[in-house]
Amino acid sequence: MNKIYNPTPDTWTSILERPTKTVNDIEQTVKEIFTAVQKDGDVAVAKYTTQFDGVYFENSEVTAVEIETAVASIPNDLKEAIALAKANIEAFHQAQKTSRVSVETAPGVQCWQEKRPIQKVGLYIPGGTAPLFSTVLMLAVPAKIAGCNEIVLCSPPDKNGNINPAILYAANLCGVTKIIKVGGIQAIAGMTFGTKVIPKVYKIFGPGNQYVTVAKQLATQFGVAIDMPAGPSELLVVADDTAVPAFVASDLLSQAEHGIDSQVILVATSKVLIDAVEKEIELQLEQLPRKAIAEKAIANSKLIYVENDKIALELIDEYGPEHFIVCVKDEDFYVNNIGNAGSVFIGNYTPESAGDYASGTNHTLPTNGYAKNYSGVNLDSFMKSMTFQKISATGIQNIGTAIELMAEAEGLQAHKNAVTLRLAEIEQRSKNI
Ligand code: HSO
Ligand code: ZN
Repeated sequence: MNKIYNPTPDTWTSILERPTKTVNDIEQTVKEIFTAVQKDGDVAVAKYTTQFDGVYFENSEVTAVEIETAVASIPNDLKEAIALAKANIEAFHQAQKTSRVSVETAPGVQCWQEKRPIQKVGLYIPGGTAPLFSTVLMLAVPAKIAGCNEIVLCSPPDKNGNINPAILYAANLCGVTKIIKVGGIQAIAGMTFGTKVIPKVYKIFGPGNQYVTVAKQLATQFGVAIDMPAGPSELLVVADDTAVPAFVASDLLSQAEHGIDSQVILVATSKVLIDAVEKEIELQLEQLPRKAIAEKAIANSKLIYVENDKIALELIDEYGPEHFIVCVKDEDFYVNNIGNAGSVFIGNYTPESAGDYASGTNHTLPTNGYAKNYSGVNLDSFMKSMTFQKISATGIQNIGTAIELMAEAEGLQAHKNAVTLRLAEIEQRSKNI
């Protein structure tokens, strides 16, 4: 662990640097697979699934029997846990619904804004060493509340041709409309172009490895929206002497166990706490089944001492963490003033795991400093705003002259005419009465 004391602001950028990734060689592969899937559809998808996942499917859609088997295999206590998490995620996202905004901007000029669901969405759920079925809840629950009518889920098959049963269980529970056993670049390409098996969608959500991330970016060139550019998980904890070292260490390790490239940072205004957390990390790490992974992430982690809360806040804001835990005496100072963070966890009894699973907030959050300009996934991510207007005769009389003058000044005569004709007709009608 790197301990850093009182770093000067000119060193912050390099201290807080995320691990850089080279995407050049990946891009070529992604483009090739996109071209093949666009041209050959399911045949190309099947070819890449065989190549990368080692299984061949005639039809990669998950069947009702597979879902039934998965549902039967989930123990009851886990089903209950998932039900509790789902209820909280539903409650929090349901509350994000907004009502229509309607304003009569001038007499007779009624304007309003309403949200409508994105009709077709695609959810990508990675496989790998820890299949995160909780992400299914985080994406499918708000999609359902938003009213998306096609919710497609793609996840890579294991070497026996199966998707993790908990992923299937959660997908089925949350009302996913189609589940397909396809992963990686070919899944993103499939949802971008559409094949006989994989529906084309309007927006793709969900985390993934570097290949999936680059593929999602390429999808945007074909008119598909994406939730956000994803990167390795991050956690920054700010703590002082009021924090419990064992709790802080457990939080840092919880993110470190995600992957060797996870980023965990402790910023503290107490040197004693830094030393105590360091000891705790060493102790707790020994007991972790995923020690090998967590150890590597922890090796790159940073324990930073700064003199006061003001400096700490500036440094944190510069970093823009995905997850931000505040365990300090003056928590209000951070809570009220933090400008850049994906999701904030406050106090000794608010572990990040709570937000990862069951408190109700969404765990699909901006990494890599994108907390400066992106929101985490929320109900609005599955909707778009539409505006409406209805103008009466009085209304067009009220704003018509302004439109005519502006159209004239822009040299757009047809625009002007669209108003002039109407004003003339209204004038004529009033004479005839
Ligand atoms: N911390 C991860 C989400 C997750 N954790 C899922 C456990 N399961 C990214 O926010
Ligand atoms: Zn996590």
